[in-house]
Amino acid sequence: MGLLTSLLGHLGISRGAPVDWEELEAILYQTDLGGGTIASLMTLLEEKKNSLDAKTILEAARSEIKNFLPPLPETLLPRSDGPTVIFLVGVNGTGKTTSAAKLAYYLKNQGYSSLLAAADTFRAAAIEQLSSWGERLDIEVVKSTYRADAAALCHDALSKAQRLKADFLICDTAGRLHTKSNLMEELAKIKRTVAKLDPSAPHHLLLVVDTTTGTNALEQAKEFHRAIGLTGLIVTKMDGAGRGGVLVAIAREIGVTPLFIGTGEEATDFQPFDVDSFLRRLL
Ligand SMILES: Nc1nc2c(ncn2[C@@H]2O[C@H](COP(=O)(O)OP(=O)(O)O)[C@@H](O)[C@H]2O)c(=O)[nH]1
Ligand SMILES: [Mg+2]
Repeated sequence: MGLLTSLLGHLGISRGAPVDWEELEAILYQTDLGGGTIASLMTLLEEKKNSLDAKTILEAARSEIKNFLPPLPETLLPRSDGPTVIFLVGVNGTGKTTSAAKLAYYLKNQGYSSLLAAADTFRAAAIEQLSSWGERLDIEVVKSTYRADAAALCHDALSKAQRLKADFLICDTAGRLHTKSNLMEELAKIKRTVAKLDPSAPHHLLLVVDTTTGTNALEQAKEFHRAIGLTGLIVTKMDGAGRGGVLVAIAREIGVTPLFIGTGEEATDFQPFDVDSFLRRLL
């Protein structure tokens, strides 16, 4: 049962009790949907106050959310004129390195070749972590040394991907706090550097969002979007307690939607985002 369904049950709305609007609003907040969505949802529900039951609330919430999330994920397709370059960005620990490996593996299973770039040079362990994924999944990892210049590494990796005619280049970048402008500037630099080899690159800038961080992810999304312009999200740890309601807030505020979700620690725990299964879980 979805969170909202069970909470509405507690509220007694399903049994035809009078609606306690404040309590209803508090319940909606527990889904991490965000103030904007909740406010328009409340307006919508108040219009229907004479026939309000749990089913009406759920349906209104679903259609409201669907207005902001596309019914089908935008798929990642290879281009005919060179590797498709994907950057994975985000704060520490959200699942960037794991998702880079999972994404390469997903694309491999679709019949596409990828190179992985270990561009998190801030942590020696991150280079090791991606290399070991690469070995396990039989996907080549382009790496440099600890503290090497990440922009130069991505440039070399793209040059190699072009030479090998790889379909995709996936760059795992260092975790950075969205509030640190020098680190955000480094990302912009990596972006400019790969554009020297291919002016259309990077083609996808995906923010890796950990659903267990709740609504803070909205602030992260705004700052990363401002700094480098995001094109999509990868939402991780959907196997955990986080509901992912913040995705709706992100879609509403900056127009960026999820492409994939992570549902565990294995390479196969990764699927294209599906709005209907997301809604079933959320609500
Ligand atoms: N349960 C679960 N754990 C995940 C998922 N994605 C990543 N992790 C774990 O989260 C931790 C941090 O992941 P990592 O890729 O190193 O994060 P990074 O710092 O952003 O590169 C690791 O222990 C991963 O195994 C997921 O979808 N579900
Ligand atoms: Mg990492």
